[in-house]
Amino acid sequence: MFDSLSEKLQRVFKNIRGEGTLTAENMEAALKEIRMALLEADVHFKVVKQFIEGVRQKALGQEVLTSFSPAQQVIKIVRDELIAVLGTHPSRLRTANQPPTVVMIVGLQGSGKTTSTGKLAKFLSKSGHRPLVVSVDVYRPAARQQLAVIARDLQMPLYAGTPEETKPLDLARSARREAEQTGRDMVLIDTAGRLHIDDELMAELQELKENLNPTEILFVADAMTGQDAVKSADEFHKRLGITGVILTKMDGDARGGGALSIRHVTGQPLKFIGTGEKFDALEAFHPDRAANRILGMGDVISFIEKVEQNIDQKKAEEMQRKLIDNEFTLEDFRDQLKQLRKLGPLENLIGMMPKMGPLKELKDAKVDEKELTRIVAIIDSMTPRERDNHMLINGARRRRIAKGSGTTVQDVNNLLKQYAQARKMMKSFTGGGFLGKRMAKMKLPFFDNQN
Ligand SMILES: Nc1nc2c(ncn2[C@@H]2O[C@H](COP(=O)(O)OP(=O)(O)O)[C@@H](O)[C@H]2O)c(=O)[nH]1
Ligand SMILES: [Mg+2]
Repeated sequence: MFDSLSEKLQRVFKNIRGEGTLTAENMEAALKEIRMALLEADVHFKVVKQFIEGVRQKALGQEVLTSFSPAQQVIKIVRDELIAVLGTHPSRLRTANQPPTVVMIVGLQGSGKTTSTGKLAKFLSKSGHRPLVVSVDVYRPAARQQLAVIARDLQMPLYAGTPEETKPLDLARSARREAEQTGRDMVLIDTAGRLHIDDELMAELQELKENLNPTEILFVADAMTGQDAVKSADEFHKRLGITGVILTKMDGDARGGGALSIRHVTGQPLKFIGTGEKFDALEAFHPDRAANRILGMGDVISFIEKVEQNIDQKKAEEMQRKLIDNEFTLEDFRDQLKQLRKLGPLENLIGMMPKMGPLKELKDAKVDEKELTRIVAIIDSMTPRERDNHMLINGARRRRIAKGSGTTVQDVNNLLKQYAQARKMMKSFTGGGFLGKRMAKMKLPFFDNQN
């Protein structure tokens, strides 16, 4: 799933990682490569156009988090844009106010309708529903037999019909009645498919829709057919009106163009994906998970997510300004340490960070959590005025602070020395301002760098 697209995008990011800063030029070069990757993945050209425009605007605009390196910024923007294209929220199956909920499963022949009907019944019964399935493919007895076998294997109730019921609508109506009588809350209707869209099929589906008032009409499309799947979804939607898409055979589709285009082109959400021939191979579609899968950089992504959750953007910007203006006080220093700790054990955090640029030095860095606690305790024992101006801290005060924090004068001296050093370094450091850069430059005492 998404493998080839994922590979290509990762190559783009790798190139950006080599760049120190993000300029208009290297951004344009990256955009060109991302565009190529999407087109090669068979993504609809309109979607590609909008995608690239979205990334460009965000990259050049204000929405850049200072907490990230250039490569991380681009990855974040691309991820946000992917989620926007795939659908911001996962789309759940709707249910009728008055059960049973009628779900029509439609699509071309061979797309996976019958298999998906069985999978969906199983999926729904696992989440507490009591579905009944019925096949209304009156032209091919084998097709109805296929659903009967699936239902038997899955132990799902099936409405089999009577010899008199030769019309799709008759079968569907009886199935609904049976559901009402047996306390089934959903009826899944597996409809007939054709090799191509024709008027006869559309008329039949239209008749079912008008008489059954289905809550969902799910269009089943074969992901491996790429843009053809998108085209037929679009046509079904224009002629019948669909409410969502099930994209099957995602396990065999390395490109992902269908998944990335279908929502944008049809305006209808991708609700489920089929990921194999087995009956448990159906997943509710989650745009964010799919985006992460496409980007394929679990570690970088979870780092970005953690930072997004925990770092207050305004505060980070203020901190950066202070650093540049050399107003970074011991109080700020302590705040930064506390912010860092909110992200979890520092060692995990460092493990998640890409080892590049200034962070190269952090390779194999060991974090001394005790040391960190000690530093915070020392700063806590200072008066606010002292935190504001470390020059006020004389020998007597150093002894008091050591006593107050349960440390030694030596510890206090070390901290003050390191802080003064860090400030000096800060002075020579302008531009860029993300956390890691700061940490590397500051040579914080708890990074016992072994290299
Ligand atoms: N690998 C894979 N095969 C699938 C998937 N969904 C359906 N199929 C296969 O696609 C073929 C056609 O499926 P079927 O349900 O009969 O299609 P229908 O004509 O639309 O009812 C069958 O061989 C299924 O096993 C899927 O998600 N992954
Ligand atoms: Mg079928």
